[in-house]
Amino acid sequence: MEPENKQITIERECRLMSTIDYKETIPNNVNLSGDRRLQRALEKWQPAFLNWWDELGPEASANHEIFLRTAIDVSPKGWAHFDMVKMPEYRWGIFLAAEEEERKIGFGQHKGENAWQEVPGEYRSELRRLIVTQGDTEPASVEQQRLLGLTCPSLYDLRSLFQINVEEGRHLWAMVYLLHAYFGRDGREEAEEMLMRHAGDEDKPRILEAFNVPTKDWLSFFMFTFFQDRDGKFQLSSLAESGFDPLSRSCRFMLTEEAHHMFVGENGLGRVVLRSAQLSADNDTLEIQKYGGIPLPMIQKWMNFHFSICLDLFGQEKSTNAANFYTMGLKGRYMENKIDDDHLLENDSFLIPEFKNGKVMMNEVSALTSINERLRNDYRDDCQRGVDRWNKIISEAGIEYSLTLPHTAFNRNIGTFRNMYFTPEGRPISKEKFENQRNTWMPSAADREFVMSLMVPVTNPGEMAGWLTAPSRGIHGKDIDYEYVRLH
Ligand code: BYC
Repeated sequence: MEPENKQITIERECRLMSTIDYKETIPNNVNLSGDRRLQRALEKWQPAFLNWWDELGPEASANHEIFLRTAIDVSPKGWAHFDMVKMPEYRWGIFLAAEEEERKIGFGQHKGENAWQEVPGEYRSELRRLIVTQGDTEPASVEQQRLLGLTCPSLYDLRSLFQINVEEGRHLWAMVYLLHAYFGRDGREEAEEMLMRHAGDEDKPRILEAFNVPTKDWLSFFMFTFFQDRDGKFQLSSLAESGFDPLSRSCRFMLTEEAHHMFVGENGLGRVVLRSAQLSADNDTLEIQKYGGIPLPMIQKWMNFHFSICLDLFGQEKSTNAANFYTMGLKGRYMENKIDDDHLLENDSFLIPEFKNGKVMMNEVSALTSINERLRNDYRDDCQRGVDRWNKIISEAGIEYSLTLPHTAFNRNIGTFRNMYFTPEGRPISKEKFENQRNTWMPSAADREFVMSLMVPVTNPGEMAGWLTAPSRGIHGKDIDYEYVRLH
């Protein structure tokens, strides 16, 4: 479709469905044109964002036409428009979920008060810090994944990667809007900094550690989208509970996009696991490298690494920051309003793991200071559901092997278990033993080299790399052999 016609189609669909204005330079549903100063400031940030995308976004991708979905509505049903789009022409914009009338704060010392439409002065720095930390992860993930497009296992997968990348870009826009609209000059400075820090940069790294690790191969990409994007789900859900309504509304809409990212991870890993299990069954061995598959024990190593670095993303087990965020009404718990308690937590307790008398034991502490740990537990349970599904795939293929999430103490860099050494089962060991065994538990250089050797681009419509199976269905009603990306 010609760009002009495409624009008309989007505009027509928008008129029918929503309040997002696509005629604006920055599409939005926040009446940006009603605030000229803000509009000008964001229009100044826009070219910096596009430059960043050009430099550190998906490599050599500017001319590809990609079957992308674009948000055109913020209601849960029918919010997306699908079309062939070049990524630099993607309409990044500012979309907040619809305002809930008379929304009340659901927890902390302001419980029951009206949600704030402006930033409460006394919580300004805490709120800014949360928004900056959240915002920083979005461009980080794009930077981490920038070379993956060169080695896609299929056009279907390439399209998923690019879809995720453009949406992470939009999630950055969501946080940058909040900074510009509600935090004045320091908000604008923070927005600039978002494009200055870079994943893995020694001098100016991204804020959270897991966002500085390169994602070089597609097994890592699927792990990332399963484990790391799932941290996004839990953090965004907690921020969606916020008493600061614009943050809550931003996160609620981001979550609808995030769901697809986790689907890519879960489904992608399911396809890798299925191929590995099939090859193991056909050849009666787990050693399937020579048949072009990734051995299940190698997948386990990738899992040990990704899960453990993602556990760190939840912060310390005991955190006064987290307790303050909760009491102030800035960041709640996962599904706060479904939890049956007083939502103040001043007299409640929670069990957290601690290392005592040579072993990991559960210790009862204040529920307020253990908010991070509670979220980490919710996250772990959610991850386990995916692992159970992959184990079902393995057992249905007749293979006796199961994947397991490593113990919470394994390979940790934040919190109680930092600078301590444990096996994946949670047995304490010396640093020396850990280092000796590291390569049997997590990807070794040779493992990474082997997986990289499988990363040969497959770009004919419908064809798949040999190390994973085809997905069971295509995207938005299209067949699997649809040309999801027209490479140019
Ligand atoms: N790395 O009191 P604590 C996503 C620091 S992913 C480095 O436990 P707190 C996405 C911490 O800053 C979701 N440093 O911290 C996924 C603190 O420093 P100070 C992202 C860390 O504040 C895929 C100190 O250690 N969103 O959306 O309770 C693709 C003490 O720690 C780390 C959010 O994270 C770390 N991992 O908890 C794209 C939500 N952890 O005060 C996108 C917003 C802790 O000593 N962030 N530290 O200088 C938060 O809610 C909190 O900042 C955290 C940390 C939960 C991350």
